[in-house]
Amino acid sequence: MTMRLTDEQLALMPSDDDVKFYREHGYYLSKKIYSDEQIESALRGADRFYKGERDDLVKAQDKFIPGWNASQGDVLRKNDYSSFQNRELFNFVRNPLVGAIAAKLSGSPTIRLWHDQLLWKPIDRPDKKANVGWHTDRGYWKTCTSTNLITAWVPFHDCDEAMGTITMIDGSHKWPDNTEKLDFFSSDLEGLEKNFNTGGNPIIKAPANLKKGCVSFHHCLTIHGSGPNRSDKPRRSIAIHMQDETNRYLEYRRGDGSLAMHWNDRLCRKIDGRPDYTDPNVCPVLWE
Ligand SMILES: O=C(O)CCC(=O)C(=O)O
Repeated sequence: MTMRLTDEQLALMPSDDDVKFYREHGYYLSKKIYSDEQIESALRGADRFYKGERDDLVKAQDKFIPGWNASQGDVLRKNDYSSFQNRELFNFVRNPLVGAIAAKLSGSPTIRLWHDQLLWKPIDRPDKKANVGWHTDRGYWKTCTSTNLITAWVPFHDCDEAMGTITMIDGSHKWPDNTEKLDFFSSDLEGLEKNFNTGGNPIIKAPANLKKGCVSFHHCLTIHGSGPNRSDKPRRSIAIHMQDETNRYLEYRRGDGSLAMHWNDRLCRKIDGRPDYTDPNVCPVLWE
């Protein structure tokens, strides 16, 4: 199947210089690729999702997907696979233009969904930090053969440093291994920074200041995280994690001998007993 973009969409693609920038720095900030209507629709969908409404859209092997629920209160909300259970987010995530941009940046002819992650960062409270700790996505994706996965992070409004926007460590995708000692769930950004394996490179922080509809893309080895939301509104966004063409399941054992597991290992169909990361139901092609 060959997918095509309209002339209007083609004008929103990264230039060759943008691709060069992504490969050198490990991130890229797009033009306005989501319309205001698309963002409004995602917000409506997310509101319904948080109220507990569910649409039965994707029939996966295992229906139980853990994530934030109201009993956890006003903390950082993270809900993986929200688009499996919400029509508006389903349409928002399965966006061929996002896939086409990911394909051009990563140099992959095909892009498949890995999974989505709906996020809500509450207004900062000194007693309850809601930072996203420095981490690499690859640190959570040990069962992948590829080190060329890519993420699109889409805020549902203008988003800047005051709101605790996503922040990249410039060029860190080229540093020595940073997949072990970092932690999405730690609010201690300063403490985690001490664990960076810089290989002698300077630590340069690049906050993604984005207008509504613009998207931040990052490489799966790029260290990223985000600080406190000092605005008067929650910071709302969704991450669209994507696989390049080559990615397949890898049986990976940690230092202690335990088998690494990703939720996709439960959701995807099995071939010869191994999770199939090309399962079109769970990991549909976004761009080809
Ligand atoms: O929401 C954030 O600040 C970070 C999100 C993230 O880790 C990601 O998109 O991979």
